[in-house]
Amino acid sequence: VSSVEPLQNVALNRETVQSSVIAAYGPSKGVDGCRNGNLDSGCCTHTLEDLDPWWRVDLLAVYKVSAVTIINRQDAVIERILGGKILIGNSLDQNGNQNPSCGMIESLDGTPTYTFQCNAMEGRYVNVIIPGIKRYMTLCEVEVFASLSGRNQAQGGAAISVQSSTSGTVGTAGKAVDGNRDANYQSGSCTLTTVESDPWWRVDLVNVYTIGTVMITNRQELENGLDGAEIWIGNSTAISDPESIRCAVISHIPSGQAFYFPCNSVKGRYVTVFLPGSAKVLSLCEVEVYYGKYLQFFT
Ligand SMILES: [Ca+2]
Ligand SMILES: [Ca+2]
Repeated sequence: VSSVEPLQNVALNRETVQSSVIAAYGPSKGVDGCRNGNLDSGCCTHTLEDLDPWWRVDLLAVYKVSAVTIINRQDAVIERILGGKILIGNSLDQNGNQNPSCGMIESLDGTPTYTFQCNAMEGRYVNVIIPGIKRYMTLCEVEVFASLSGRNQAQGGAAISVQSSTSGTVGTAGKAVDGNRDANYQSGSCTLTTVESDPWWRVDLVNVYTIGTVMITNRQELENGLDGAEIWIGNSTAISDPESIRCAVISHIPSGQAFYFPCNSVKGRYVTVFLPGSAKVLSLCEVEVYYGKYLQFFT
């Protein structure tokens, strides 16, 4: 059984920067999840009157971008957005403003929302720039709908997950591969072990894959819960097997966030998350395993 996953807004809460900032209208307002188009709502960015005003979001990994939506301000001066271009690419030359264009706002069509189809354009950075003119730029939200290349091998199909113990009935091992990154434990999509020494979680991918990346989503309520956890890949269920490879030690994943760990094309069938130490609890909201070399990382 296969299904089409809905594309996520991969820009949400990512790092942003813009050419200049007026007062509290910083670049992060463009990815704060608030689409309110009134400047007074505190949901919009605002530059100074710059030549070529621009804004950028860093998606942290290379995505195939299907569409970008811009929410323009609605309370006044809506025409300032005219000429705004959306750029997508991997270069930071001239602040990313040389990357290929996906589209331009050429006319005001009476709605606050402008959506551009980007036909799987690839890039880590998405810029919005109004080139060739001195102007204030305001963006109330920028949404980037995109997918990583390569299928998540840990979800669906024959993959089987197990963990060292389970606390209660909700936090079963399969919750880390249910396709849901919801980081609130109460939502019922995170694993949970009992308090024990050296808890672990493991997925059996059934076949051997060349693994490019593992993505892990941390619990909202456990800020330091994954500090020191290790990601292992191998062809044996035992991480002590001499051929098992430790692809990463997690220093810290902020609560509720999803972080990527490059695994340098290690081949393996089993992916294990191991949390060394006594009196530990391992709780994972999602573990995704991507293969291939397409996905690039810049850490
Ligand atoms: Ca916003
Ligand atoms: Ca989950």
